[in-house]
Amino acid sequence: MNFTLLANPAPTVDATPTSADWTNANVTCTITASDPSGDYAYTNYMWSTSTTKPTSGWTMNTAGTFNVTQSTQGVWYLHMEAFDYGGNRFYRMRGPYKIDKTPPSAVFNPNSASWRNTNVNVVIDPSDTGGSGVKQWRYRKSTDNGSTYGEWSNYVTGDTNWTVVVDTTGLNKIQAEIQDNAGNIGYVTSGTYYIDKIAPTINANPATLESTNPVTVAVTSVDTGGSGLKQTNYRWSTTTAKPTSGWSTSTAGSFTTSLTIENVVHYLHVEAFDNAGNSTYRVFGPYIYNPVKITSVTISGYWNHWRGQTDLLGKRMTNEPHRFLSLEKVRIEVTTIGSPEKIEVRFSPELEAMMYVDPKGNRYDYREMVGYYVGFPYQPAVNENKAVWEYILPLAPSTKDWDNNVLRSPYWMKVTAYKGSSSDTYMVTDINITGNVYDLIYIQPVD
Ligand SMILES: [Ca+2]
Ligand SMILES: [Ca+2]
Ligand SMILES: [Ca+2]
Ligand SMILES: [Ca+2]
Repeated sequence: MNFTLLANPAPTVDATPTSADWTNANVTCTITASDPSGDYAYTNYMWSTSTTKPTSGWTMNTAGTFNVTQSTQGVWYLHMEAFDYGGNRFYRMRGPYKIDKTPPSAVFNPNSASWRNTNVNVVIDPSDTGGSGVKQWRYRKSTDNGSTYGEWSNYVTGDTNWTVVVDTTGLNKIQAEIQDNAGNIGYVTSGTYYIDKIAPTINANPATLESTNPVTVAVTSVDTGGSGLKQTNYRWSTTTAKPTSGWSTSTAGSFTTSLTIENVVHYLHVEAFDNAGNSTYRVFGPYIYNPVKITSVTISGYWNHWRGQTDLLGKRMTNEPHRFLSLEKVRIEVTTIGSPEKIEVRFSPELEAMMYVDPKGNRYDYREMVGYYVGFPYQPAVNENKAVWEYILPLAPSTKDWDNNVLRSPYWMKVTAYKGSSSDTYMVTDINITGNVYDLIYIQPVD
């Protein structure tokens, strides 16, 4: 008889799936073992991050089919070795199985910014741990400190930096959404970028004023845009040119400032600053504090001979309301504000002279012609900001002859109103004299 020595074949073993690309889930493999000769005994298996066959740490399972699960992040290899009862063995390794359970992230550079009025360029740098790497990412912006966001940007591919310009007035934030290659999604939100591009507004009340009392102006500065009012600088000056120094500072939004200098036109310069570097400059006025002021002076003659009319000789007269005859009575009316304590009237010396000597040496005394002397400076009575005085002009050299030839410079009248240490002056500088009232009486035909 011949005996055939039948070899006992070795078992076999394998895993399904044989590998797994990056995933953020647990990996479960079904291990199936068998033996062609029917004497399968058991399988040793072991997860390892190395492709080298382990020398220890195996797990034994006697089932022909069983599941093994890996839940830990890493790149894994599944080592399997099947045994039969004949002592035969079969080793196989499958893998890699790639597990990444860590969401990606990003950093913002800079991560925040204090109040400013300029744009902020923020570099967003995505990153990933866990092995799979950044697949893509996008961002969106908020101007209300993260309460609401705008639309997401397009995706940036891979682990690529991107610069985002933050340019809007408000409390800006950036949020990034980063995806890795294992399906993890990370969200990162920046700190706050404080941007205020809106300059403060300034108002002054009153914006202009002429007053007999010291002028008090209420200034109000208001800031919008978030950074808030830092300070308001202000200064009175006599011109509209912006002063370069000498400013006062108020940190209150509203304050008052007063002009107490008398009789000089002033302007109020105001410049307001917010905490982001914005500023607004305005100039208000004119303002003037006139404790007393002459608002009008009139001097009119009773003869009113030069009023543009045609005289009885058919001659067209010029219209000169301040041209008078010597010995003509004139009416002077002064109107003021501020209730002056005293008003003084002066004339050119020729019109104040109480004695006139003509070219022939004849002397004419004012009192002999008019009945009294007038002393200068003359102080008419003031009643409720009004003074009226009638004055008979003395004999004086003519400044114009009857043919309108100029003989000498016009005479003047000066009116001054006084109140305390303050005063105001008004000049009439075009007073002309031609002849006297008797000339007209003699030359005018009487029919
Ligand atoms: Ca076998
Ligand atoms: Ca990851
Ligand atoms: Ca990166
Ligand atoms: Ca502002």
